[in-house]
Amino acid sequence: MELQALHEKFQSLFNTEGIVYTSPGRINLIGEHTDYNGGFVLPGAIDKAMYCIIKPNDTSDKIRAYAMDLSEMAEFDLKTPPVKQWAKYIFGVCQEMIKREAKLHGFDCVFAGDVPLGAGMSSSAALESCFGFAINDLFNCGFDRFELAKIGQATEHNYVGVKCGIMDQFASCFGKEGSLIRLDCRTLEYEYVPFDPKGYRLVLINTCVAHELASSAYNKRRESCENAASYIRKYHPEVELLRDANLDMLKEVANEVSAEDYMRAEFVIEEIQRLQDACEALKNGDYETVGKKMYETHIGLSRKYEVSCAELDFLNDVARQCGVTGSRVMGGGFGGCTINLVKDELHDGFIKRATEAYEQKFKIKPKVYDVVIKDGARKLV
Ligand code: GAF
Repeated sequence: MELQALHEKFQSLFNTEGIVYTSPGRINLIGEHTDYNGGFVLPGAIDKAMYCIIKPNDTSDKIRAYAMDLSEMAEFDLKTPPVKQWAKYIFGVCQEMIKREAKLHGFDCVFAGDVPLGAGMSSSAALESCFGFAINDLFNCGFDRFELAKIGQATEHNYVGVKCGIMDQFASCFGKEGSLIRLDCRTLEYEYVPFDPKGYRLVLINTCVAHELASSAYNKRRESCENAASYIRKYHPEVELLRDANLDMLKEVANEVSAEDYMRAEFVIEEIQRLQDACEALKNGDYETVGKKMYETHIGLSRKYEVSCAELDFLNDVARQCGVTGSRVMGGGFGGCTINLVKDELHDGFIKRATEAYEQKFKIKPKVYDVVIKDGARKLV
């Protein structure tokens, strides 16, 4: 990311210097759609991030924000929701802070990033965390990283309309170079898991498709899970979320829950267990088992949770044919990336074959990113 250009733009628009903050996108090794079910996830922040340069202006509530990647300016105040979609993220973060009694004033900012949009690498959480971190620092609001992650999540819920879990914002705020984060999404207890799989590489292949209605389909998945949990709760009052349930409990309500909700819940319960198994395998350096679990996750996401698509399934098949250790759709689904655990010696051949075959079949050039695990949100000096 070229920070000089960001500085120059800020200077030319506002005739002054600002402070730079950054917050990254994320990968998730395993544990998908488990966060809003109170389960576990295993994400890591990556070397693709959002950057903003920002400075208070001398107004009580006027915001001037310039999105460099879109060459668009939005001017709004702290009371009136902006029209531009991207500006709603900034407005939402401010509102969520004000709700929590922060005293904010007007500011000017320019932002840009290199987290691919709609690729399942959580560009929106990177944006929320970047602004959350910057505004918190600028106006001495005193929020800690936990609260900043929750502010980002609440922005999605209340100003974007996606009822997401906490994984993306947490990874963005808590990322640590070289480590994944094993996060209990109910208690927000977390543990850094050093990740340096000798002899293997982690690589993302971006299908470069983002099937529409992803946010409404996402919210629908969440509803299905809550629905299934509410049936189980009738017989097992201790079950608040699917994280508290097991497959036997689910079977007990098989005749009451719709077939669709049943499948969704089954996936989630199995996925939470898969994550535990994968963590155990990681501890022992057993990447073959980790990879096996990743393939199982893909099958579940594709057949039971139904958030995959032809493009992702195709890349998953090619990975299997090439002998890749593990491969699956990553993030919310409906397009975006597959995450692949590949032996060093297979890496180049796999990438060549996958990109050529994908392009031939879908007439789209996929993008490839070797994953580098980096630090979370911070001020740049
Ligand atoms: C999206 C959401 F934002 C996360 O909270 C999570 O649910 C993920 O999809 C699926 O695991 O990235």
